[in-house]
Amino acid sequence: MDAAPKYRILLISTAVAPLGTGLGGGVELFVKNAVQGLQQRGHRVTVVAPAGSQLENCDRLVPVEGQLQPTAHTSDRQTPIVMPKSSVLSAMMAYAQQVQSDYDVLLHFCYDWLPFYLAPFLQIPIAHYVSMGSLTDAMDAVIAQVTTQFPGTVGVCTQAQAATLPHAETYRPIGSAVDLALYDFCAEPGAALGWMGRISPEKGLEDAIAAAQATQTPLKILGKLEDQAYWEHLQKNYPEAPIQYLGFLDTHGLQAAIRDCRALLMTPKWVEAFGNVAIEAMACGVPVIAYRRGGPTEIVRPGKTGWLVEPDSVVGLVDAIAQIAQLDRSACRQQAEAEYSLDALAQRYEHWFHDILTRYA
Ligand code: HBI
Repeated sequence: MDAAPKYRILLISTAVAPLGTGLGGGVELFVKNAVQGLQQRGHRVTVVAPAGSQLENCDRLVPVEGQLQPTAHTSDRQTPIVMPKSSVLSAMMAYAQQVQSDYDVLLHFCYDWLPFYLAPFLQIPIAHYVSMGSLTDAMDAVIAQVTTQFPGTVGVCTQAQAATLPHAETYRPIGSAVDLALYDFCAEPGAALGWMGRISPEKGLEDAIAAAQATQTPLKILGKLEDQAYWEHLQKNYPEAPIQYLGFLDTHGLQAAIRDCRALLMTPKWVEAFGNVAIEAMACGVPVIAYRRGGPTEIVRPGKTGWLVEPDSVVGLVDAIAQIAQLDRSACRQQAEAEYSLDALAQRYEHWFHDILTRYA
């Protein structure tokens, strides 16, 4: 039986930030894990990313100069498509067009108009990994155009995310992963709860703080302080809450801080496309208490690896915190190993590329 084909993949990273700065948010982890998983399975991955990007374990990184894209996650429905002067995104796509004949497939992680619009103009197939739910009418339109003209080439993190986009049933669920070797299982937790994410209104940190205050349970907070005014507002509103802010930590520091938590609280106010922090916690054996909203609803196994709570209900969080003892920390690690390893993710990409190349190459 001939070995499965090895692909030559040109991977175009997000144009919103250089890799390694943390400013790209969850998409940095999506890129890092895709590269590592695919390389480990013998595929040749070349990463094209904004100048200044750092990516360990990456065999080929092509830095590209240019103006970064403004972030889309603070858009509203009518926000128009923006192409800055000398945009890094157009330079990255120009590079892809020049070298495309050396590759089997393009894969991009840009929640931006240009790579979608250029799909019919390219000679090789392009796979689109959409990393957020629906945000603007203009992006919905170009995503709908591509999933109609090139069915099967648009990937998503979860079905819940796909449900926010037009033609919800046409997207390929690719999911996410963590490098399990970097996360140590912790069987005996301490007293604290954890919360991880960008400190920004759409992540709903105020609810986790309110639950910590109501139960007088210490809460460790990790993540990039993105919105200073919002953070100061939280300090003022919850002066007695037993919280500890530990900053934005690298994976080693993050898992060392979160692994002894009794549970991770996830309180998204928006439809979280996936919720990478959930699988980072589970990899350490930390169960997840999450609002029943977006990606976490497809990750948490209620009563086993966590609890799903009525969205925006602090009382619901408090009730779930009272029932943490019923959850199984080993089952959290086992689920991470079964579904969220780098190898499992890389196989999902392989099957996706196989189907795309069978249909469009
Ligand atoms: N905004 N314009 C733009 N492009 C992106 O690729 C992008 C973004 N905002 C946030 C973001 N990517 C990532 O943090 C999420 O995809 C996870």
